[in-house]
Amino acid sequence: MSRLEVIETFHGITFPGHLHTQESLQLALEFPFHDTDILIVSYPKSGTTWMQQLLTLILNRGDPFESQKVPNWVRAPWLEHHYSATLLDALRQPRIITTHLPHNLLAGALRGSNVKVIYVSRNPKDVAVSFYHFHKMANFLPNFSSFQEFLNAFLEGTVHFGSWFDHFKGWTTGQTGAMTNLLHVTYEEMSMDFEAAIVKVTSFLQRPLAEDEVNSCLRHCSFSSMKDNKMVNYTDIPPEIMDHSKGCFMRRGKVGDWRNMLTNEQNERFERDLKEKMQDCSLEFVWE
Ligand code: PPS
Repeated sequence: MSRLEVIETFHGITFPGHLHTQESLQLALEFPFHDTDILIVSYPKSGTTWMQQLLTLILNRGDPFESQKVPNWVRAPWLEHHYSATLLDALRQPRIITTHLPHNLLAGALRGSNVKVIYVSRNPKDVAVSFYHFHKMANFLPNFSSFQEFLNAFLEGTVHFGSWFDHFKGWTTGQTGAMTNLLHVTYEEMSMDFEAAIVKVTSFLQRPLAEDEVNSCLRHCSFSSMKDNKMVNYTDIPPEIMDHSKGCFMRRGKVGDWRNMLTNEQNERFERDLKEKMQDCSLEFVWE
C-alpha cells in the first residue's frame, strides 16, 4: 500500500501517513528544543504558511532571497514530519520550526525551554472551509463525499490532526501553564493590519525592523506575491500528491469565506457546537 493511503493513529489523533510515521511523531514528542528556536504552532489551514513566510523575512531583515529560493517546508520544517530530522539538523540558528501537534502532546518537550512559540489561529468556520477544499486537492487526505460529511467530522474532531476545539483551547488557555514565551496571532489580525502584525511579531522576537525591511515583508507576504511564489504555493509538488487541477493551495486568502459555503442550518449547528465546546474558554474572539 502506498504511504498516501496510510493513516497513522497517534494518541487518538489520525495523521496522514504520507507525512507522518509512528517514529516521527514519537520523535517530535521527545525533541530537544534549543532556547533560540522559534516554533510556529497552528491547526491546519490557519495561516501557517503565511507565518512561515513572515518569519523567514524577519530573520533575513526583509531580504526575500531565502523566501524565493528555499521551499517553506525546508526553511521551517514540520517537527513531526518523517523527512524533517535531517532538515532540522541542517538549519542555522535561530531555527524556525513548524508543528500542527496539540499542546498536550508537545508540553513535555517544551517544559523548561525558552522556545518562542507563535500560535496562529483562524475562525474555525474559515478553517473548515479551507480544509475541505484542501482535502480535494491533497491526495494524502481522505475523500469526503460532501461538505456536510466533512463538516460533521470536523465538528466531531475526527478529521486528520484532531479536534480544532481541543487544539485551540490547549494552546490558548490555562493548560499552557507557565508558558510565558507564547504569542497568539490570528489570521484575522494579519488580514486586517499586516503591518501591525509584523510589529507584534518583531517585538515578541526582539528583532525590530527598519521601515524598508517592514515594507519588504509586506510585499513578499501579500497573498498575490505568495500565490505566485513556488516556494510556498506547492505547485512543485507532483500531481499524484497535490492535484492542482482540483484547486490551489493559495485558494482565496479571505476572512469570512465561510459565508459562501455554509448554509444557515450548518452555521447554526457550528454556532451551537462552538458555544458548547468553548464554554470553558475565556478568550474573546475577533473573527470577522
Ligand atoms: S497548511 O496546510 O496547514 O500549511 O495551511 P495554512 O498555511 O495554515 O493555511 C492555508 C490558508 O492560508 C491562506 N493564506 C493566505 N491568506 C492571506 N494572505 C496570505 N499571504 C496567505 N498565505 C496563505 C491560504 O490561501 C489558505 O486559505 P484559503 O481560505 O483556503 O484561501
